[in-house]
Amino acid sequence: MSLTPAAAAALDRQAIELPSWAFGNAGTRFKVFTTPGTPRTVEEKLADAAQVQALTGLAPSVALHIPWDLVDDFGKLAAYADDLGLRLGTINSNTFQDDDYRLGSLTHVDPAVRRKAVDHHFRCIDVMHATGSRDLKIWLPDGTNYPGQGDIRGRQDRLAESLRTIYDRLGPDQRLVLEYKIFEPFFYTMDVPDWGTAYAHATALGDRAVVCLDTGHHAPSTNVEFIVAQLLRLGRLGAFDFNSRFYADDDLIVGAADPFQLFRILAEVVRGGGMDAGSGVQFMLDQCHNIEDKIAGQIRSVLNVEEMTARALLIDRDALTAAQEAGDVLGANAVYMDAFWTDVRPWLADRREERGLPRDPVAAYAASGYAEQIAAERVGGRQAGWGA
Ligand code: LRH
Ligand code: MN
Ligand code: MN
Repeated sequence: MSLTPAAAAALDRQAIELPSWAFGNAGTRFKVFTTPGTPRTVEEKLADAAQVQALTGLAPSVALHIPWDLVDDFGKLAAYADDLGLRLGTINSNTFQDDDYRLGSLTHVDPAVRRKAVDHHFRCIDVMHATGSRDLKIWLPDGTNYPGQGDIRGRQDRLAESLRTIYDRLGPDQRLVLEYKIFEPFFYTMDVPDWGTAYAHATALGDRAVVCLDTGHHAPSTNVEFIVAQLLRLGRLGAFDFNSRFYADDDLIVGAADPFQLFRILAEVVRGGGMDAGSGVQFMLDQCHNIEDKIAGQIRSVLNVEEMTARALLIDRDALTAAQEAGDVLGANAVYMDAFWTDVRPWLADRREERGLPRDPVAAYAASGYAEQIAAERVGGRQAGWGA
């Protein structure tokens, strides 16, 4: 295992943001299974996230979802996070649980509903000022179910206007990160269904508007790494919501369903400068742990991202370029696959040990007694959000 010094430095910088909602109970519309010890408060979610960071050193920040994580004093919450060795990160706005948004939020035909949705984003920006967060992530549940139900063009125009109002309210160091999703909760149109729509709105807004790529938000067989390469090339890849999927937006553990796809995505991140210092690409998880232990699930997830990043950094770029330029099809593919097939796990375990971290963080968590402790202390844990 030999990384170039630059590649090793890139791995040293890796930071993966955890979603607060991964620590709450989650499920499908059929059933939400609860786990003993599930957090009852935002503070308890942070305490659980701190376990992931303490055992891996890979997850120094936590994303919040508003209003799921609403508290009276966000400055105090930020100080609490700091005591735990964490930072509060991306603020995700939530317009998917209010009856007023049945026919849309930022795209609604009624100016009063649009105003309410814009005001919610203003509140999120206030939260960002209190927490020191850089990113406002907007994923909209807006769309239609039936052809003719809404005016596709009019909805885009209203969306552009609402986003402009929100963008203009951001501080000079804050960013608007627009997330797309092909379908769900609506099944005919979504108002931000694809990277092209997100990109068009982001470029219209200005330099501090970027795109979030959630790995579960595409049609089956979409070449996601191509989108990564293109957004990086255009300077608009702002963030990843990592998870994995077999069918649709499954929100399973990243790297579980298709490790090779994760490798291909990270190879394009490396190629496009997304791992360079100050690149502005925020790595985040967006997952649900419906049946498995949530803290161990988050530990497994950040380790999967680190492992595939290390493999992507191993690609011999000089050899690859030489083979590509020589038209050596099989040779180029072999250089690429050699990196993918290299087992970096023993090397990463050694590296953790050198830093005073456990060789096997999942096993260390199981042996720590933390799960038993929170199961005894916490009664009546809350759900991540939907299906209350
Ligand atoms: C939508 C989504 C979006 C939300 C999260 C809970 O499917 O990916 O990022 O904020 O799930
Ligand atoms: Mn997402
Ligand atoms: Mn999703």
